[in-house]
Amino acid sequence: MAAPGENLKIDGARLWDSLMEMAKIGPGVAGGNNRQTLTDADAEGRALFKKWCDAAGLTTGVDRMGTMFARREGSDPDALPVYVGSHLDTQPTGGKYDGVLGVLGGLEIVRTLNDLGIRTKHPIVVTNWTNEEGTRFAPAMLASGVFAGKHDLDWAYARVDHDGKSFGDELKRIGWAGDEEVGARKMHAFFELHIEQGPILEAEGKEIGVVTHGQGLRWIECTVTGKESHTGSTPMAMRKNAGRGLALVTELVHEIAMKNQPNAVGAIGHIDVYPNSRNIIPGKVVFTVDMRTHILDKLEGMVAEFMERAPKLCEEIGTEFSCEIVGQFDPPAFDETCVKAVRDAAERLGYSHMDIVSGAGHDACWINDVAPTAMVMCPCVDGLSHNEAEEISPEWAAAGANVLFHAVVETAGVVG
Ligand code: HGY
Ligand code: MN
Ligand code: MN
Repeated sequence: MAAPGENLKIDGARLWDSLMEMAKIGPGVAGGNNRQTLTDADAEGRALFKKWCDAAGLTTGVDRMGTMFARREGSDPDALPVYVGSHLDTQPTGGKYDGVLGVLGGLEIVRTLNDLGIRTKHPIVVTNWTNEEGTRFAPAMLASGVFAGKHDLDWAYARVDHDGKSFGDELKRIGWAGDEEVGARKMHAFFELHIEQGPILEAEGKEIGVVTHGQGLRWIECTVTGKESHTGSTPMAMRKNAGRGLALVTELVHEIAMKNQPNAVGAIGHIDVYPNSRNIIPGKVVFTVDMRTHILDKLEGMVAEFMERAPKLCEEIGTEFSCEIVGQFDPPAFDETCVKAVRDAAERLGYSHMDIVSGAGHDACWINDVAPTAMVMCPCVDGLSHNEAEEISPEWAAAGANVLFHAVVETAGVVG
């Protein structure tokens, strides 16, 4: 397919301004963002994105998971669109670029095509996936998972947050429950631009990551049950301390990840202690284990070892252990044609680049199961993400968006 001229570039300053404008919505406390899914801040961010899409002449549709699809017509209305996007929701202590760069990078492609008066054969659809982060409503990539047929809509609607509010109720409350059937849209291809969220590209001095694969993930929600009792007057031998169970399991997760090096990770990020009183021995601890690697049988082996050893550790200290898998996807291998379009674009534009495996999960990991999919990555400072100090440079943002622009337009076909 015809590739856009080598000199065709997006407007980096306009992209950066849009990123900074969006970052004002749902500010964190340390310069980042707290724009969690289905909060009022999320609704505000959606409204701003919709305003920008309207101004760019796009037609926006919303599906029943609240995912936003902003369409730019192509010369062939029957041709399946090329989708490009990511997510606008953030972690509670999130950065300004995780997800947002991919959505606004997609919008920048459309703005540039409008400026240049370029028509593509296939329509282009800029996408904001609902609840990529999975921090308020587990699992991560919830809407793209329903879109790809991994979860059913009712199950997704019934997911509850820490305060017992359901996904479905919150989506309706913010007024973003659309009417489109989830997954009814068919795609010619899907591209996602994302910051790396790790240290490799910066350490290697590369401007672009050509993502060939992603890590698989297992989220195991565990409950350790002991017995609440007085921290002062209960003899040590009589204690059933669920907090110790958490400590032993935390070390077990670390040990399993370390014995499976290289290319394996494990940690516990979410922890609820009950009753969480300074002078009561924890009677119950609920926490989520996050295990990942891009090698499927290694991932399955890590989980199997965990499931075998964790209950025993807790029983030995007089507590009970139970768990359920609340999120999972196997390691994705992205579409070779789309990956080549990304690699060729980086080459054509003269950006230093390398193939890379995505450490983080992304909506692209699910969409890869229903459409040819690839990702573009740019570095982030010190590899830091899921931290308000997350930072990238305007040059990195522009480089990523330029590669995305060329890959998307080449795949959509230029007709003049
Ligand atoms: O968990 C992840 O990898 C993604 O940031 N939601
Ligand atoms: Mn993300
Ligand atoms: Mn994230």
